[in-house]
Amino acid sequence: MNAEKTSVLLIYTGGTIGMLENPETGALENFNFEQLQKHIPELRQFDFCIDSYQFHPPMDSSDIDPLTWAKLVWIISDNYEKYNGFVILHGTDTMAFTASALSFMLENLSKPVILTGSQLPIGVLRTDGKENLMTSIEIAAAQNEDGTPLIPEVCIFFENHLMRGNRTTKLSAENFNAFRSCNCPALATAGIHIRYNPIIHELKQKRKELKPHYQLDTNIAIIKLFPGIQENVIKAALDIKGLKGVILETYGSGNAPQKAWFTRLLSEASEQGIVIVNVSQCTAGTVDMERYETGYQLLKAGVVSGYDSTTEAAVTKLMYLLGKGYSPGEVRLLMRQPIAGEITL
Ligand code: ASN
Repeated sequence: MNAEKTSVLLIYTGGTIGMLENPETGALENFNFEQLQKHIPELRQFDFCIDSYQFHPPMDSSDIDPLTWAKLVWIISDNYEKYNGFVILHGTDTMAFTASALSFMLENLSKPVILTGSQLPIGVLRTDGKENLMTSIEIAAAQNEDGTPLIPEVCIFFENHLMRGNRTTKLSAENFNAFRSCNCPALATAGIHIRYNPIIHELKQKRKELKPHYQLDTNIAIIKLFPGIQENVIKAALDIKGLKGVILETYGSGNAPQKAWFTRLLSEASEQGIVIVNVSQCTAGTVDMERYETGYQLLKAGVVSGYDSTTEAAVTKLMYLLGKGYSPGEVRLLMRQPIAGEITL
C-alpha cells in the first residue's frame, strides 16, 4: 500500500458507537465527533490520511430512512475519486437495511464501503466500538498488489467478521457478535491477522464508472405469516392504496397455508400488478416453492421466489427496482436475479 496516497473517509451517522455516558445523569448522549481522536488516540497511528464527515445531529439508526440512504450515496459518490475506501459509523439496529440499500444504490462500486458500529458506546471501558472501528478502517484501506481495493463492495464489519452487507441480519441485541451472514461465508475474519477469504478474489473488479441511484419507492409492505392469520388481515394489507410490492415472510423453505382464500387473495393482488416476493422466516437456507405443495400453490398465485435473500435485502431491492420505474413483470424478473450478490441461485 502506498500509505502517502491512501486515504479513508469516515462518515459518522450516529448510533451507540458515538455516545458517552453523561456523568451526572448516567444517560447515553451523542458526543461531538471531533472528540473521537481523544477517545481513540490510536487513530493517529494509521500511516494514511483519515478524513471525517459528521451527520448533524447524529441519528439513532431507528430514524434512518431512504432519504438518509440517498444522502450517504451522495456523500460517497461526491468523494469517490478522493478516497480509497469509506467507513460508515452507523447504529446497529438498522445497519443491515442500510448496507443492503447501499449495495443496490451504488451500482458498479469498486471501492470498499464498510459499515460498523458497536453495542457499547466508545466512551465505555469495555466498548467493542474501538476494535470495530480500527479494523474497519484497516479493511477500507486494504489494497491488492496492483493498488486496486481488496474489497470492492458494501460490507458490515462487526466483532471479528467482515460480511457482505446485503447478506447480513442483526441477530442479537446483547452480544458483541450481533450480526450474522447465514447464507454467505464471511469475506474476512479478524484475529491477530485479518484473514481474507479466498472468495474475495472472485469479486469482480468492476471497471465501469460508479452509477449512484437516489430514488427508492417505499410503497411496499411486509406480511409475516403466523398460524391463525386471518383473511381480513391479509385482505386489508393487500388493499392498501398505492401498494406496489409485498415481502411475504413464509415458513421454512417458502411454505404457506393452503387455504383457498389465501391463494385467491394473492392471485388477485398479483394480477393487479402487486409484486409479491417469498422470503423465508428462517435465517438460513433458501425458498424452494417447488419442494412442497404448500409452496407450489404460491408459485401458481404469481408469487416470486426471494431464494435465500434476507428480508432486509428483499425489502431494499424491491424499493430500488420499483424506484427505477420498472413494470411489475420486469421487477419480478430482476427480483429473481442477483444484482449485487444478494441471492444464491
Ligand atoms: N439504538 C442504537 C442504534 O441503532 C443501537 C446501537 O447502535 N447499538 O442506533
